[in-house]
Amino acid sequence: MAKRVAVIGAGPSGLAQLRAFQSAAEKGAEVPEVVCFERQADWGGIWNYTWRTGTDEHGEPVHCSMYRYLWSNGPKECLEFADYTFEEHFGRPIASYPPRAVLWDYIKGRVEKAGVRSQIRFSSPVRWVQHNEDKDNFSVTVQNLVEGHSYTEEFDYVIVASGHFSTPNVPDFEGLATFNGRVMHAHDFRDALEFKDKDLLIIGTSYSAEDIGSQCYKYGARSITCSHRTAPMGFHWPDNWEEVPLLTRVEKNTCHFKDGSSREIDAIIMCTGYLHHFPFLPDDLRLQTGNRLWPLDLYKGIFWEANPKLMYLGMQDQFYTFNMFDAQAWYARDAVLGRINLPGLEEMARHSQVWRAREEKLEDDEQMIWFQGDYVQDLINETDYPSFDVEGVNKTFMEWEHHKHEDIMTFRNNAYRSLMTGNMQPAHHTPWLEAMDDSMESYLASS
Ligand code: FAD
Ligand code: NA7
Repeated sequence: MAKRVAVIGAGPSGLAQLRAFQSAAEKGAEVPEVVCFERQADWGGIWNYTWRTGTDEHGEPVHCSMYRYLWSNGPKECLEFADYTFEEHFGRPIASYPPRAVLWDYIKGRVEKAGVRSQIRFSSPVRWVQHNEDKDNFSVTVQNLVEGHSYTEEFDYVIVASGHFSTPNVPDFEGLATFNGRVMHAHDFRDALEFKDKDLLIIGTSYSAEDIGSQCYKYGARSITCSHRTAPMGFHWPDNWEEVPLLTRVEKNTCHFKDGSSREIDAIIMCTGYLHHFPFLPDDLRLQTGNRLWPLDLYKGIFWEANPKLMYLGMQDQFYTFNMFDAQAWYARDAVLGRINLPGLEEMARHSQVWRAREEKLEDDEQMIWFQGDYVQDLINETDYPSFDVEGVNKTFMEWEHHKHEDIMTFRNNAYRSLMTGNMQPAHHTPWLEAMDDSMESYLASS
């Protein structure tokens, strides 16, 4: 019987896996049957926006952490697919920091061209995965949310591509129960206009804090106070923006901070990150990690060392995104096809420890970017994923960092050269701070 592969999730990582197998089939390889299970009714993962928060129409946790007016937080030139360029999709070069709808369209374009949608079972959350010792395969239990029944099928390989920026990490702070305004996590943030004319407290200092704060500034928040646990972000913020130490206590609308200062606050948004959450995996198959560049127990950042027929995609903290997921998916595919032989458990663990030791010495974003670039290069060296200029991508990331530190409110006005086509991309027609319409039509309009 033909081998069977289950892919869990049809976000950018899971779709990369479908495309990887399809590209091998296109070149004449015999490929296994691939079935992708997706909890949502459509593909694109986090990029598939919904207004819903909390639970969806089936009572499932809403996956989407995206919000209106979200524009790419890094240059699109750094995430471009090597086998499907933005220019191929849009027919011409376009500006470098597209809004969500444009990136969603791009993600969909490649897989529509590949014709893989029929391999996806939508509205089908995976409820449980179990390894069968006797057959050395997996039983995958799935619920069909539309027809309302559950079933179990057997697979030879399971590839977990369920994302890790969807289950919020929500700390508690003394007195929050007395707060007289909205308290929410970034996962539930949808529309910055809700905070127009408000005094806003943001907790956290990473991408969500920086971007949600910037959105709220752009759409008219009265003031933004950003509270850090470890260190302030240190960008050149606008005048109504202040960075303060960690929140210690809340008394009605008064928020107290570690340095003894306090502020009157209307709303609190916790930008405190996400949990790697796999309720469908038993302990012996479940990755347990924080958000970092080199989670342990994954050989090459992909293979569950204790049972490498189980694979994970996209579980790292991410500078690189779409083309890193591709690099992983092509590598995972080649292991399934027998083109790449995996070493034994001890060698896999030793290999992971070498990368982990290097990861632990990284001191700043620039070093982290070069580290992740080396990882991507390491993977693409061994497959037929179209080779691309990883060093050039790293250098574009350096320019991006530089532009952010120059001015956090204007960095998205810059344009970069595509590393895939070599063409310089145009500047956007409107500075980001003035561009209130995040639709694809507006973004693609030439003036
Ligand atoms: P996801 O996109 O999360 O997709 C996972 C899929 O798995 C989902 O469709 C989900 O429904 C499905 N799933 C989950 N559990 C199950 C289950 N049990 N059964 C079946 N299906 C399941 N990256 C960038 O490059 N640029 C950006 O500007 C950017 N902005 C971001 C902004 C936000 C707010 C967030 C949260 C992330 C952002 N990212 C950005 C990073 C983003 O994580 C990646 O771009 C990408 O979406 C990760 O793809 P993924 O497929 O690994 O995960
Ligand atoms: P990240 O990048 O995982 O960052 C989490 C942030 O939350 C980080 O600044 C943490 O501070 C902070 N944090 C976590 N727990 C706490 C507590 N208990 N108190 C205070 N601060 C805390 O998540 P993001 O949501 O910003 O980004 C995730 C993805 O979304 C990213 O890929 C983007 O593309 C969009 P620390 O530095 O650890 O002190």
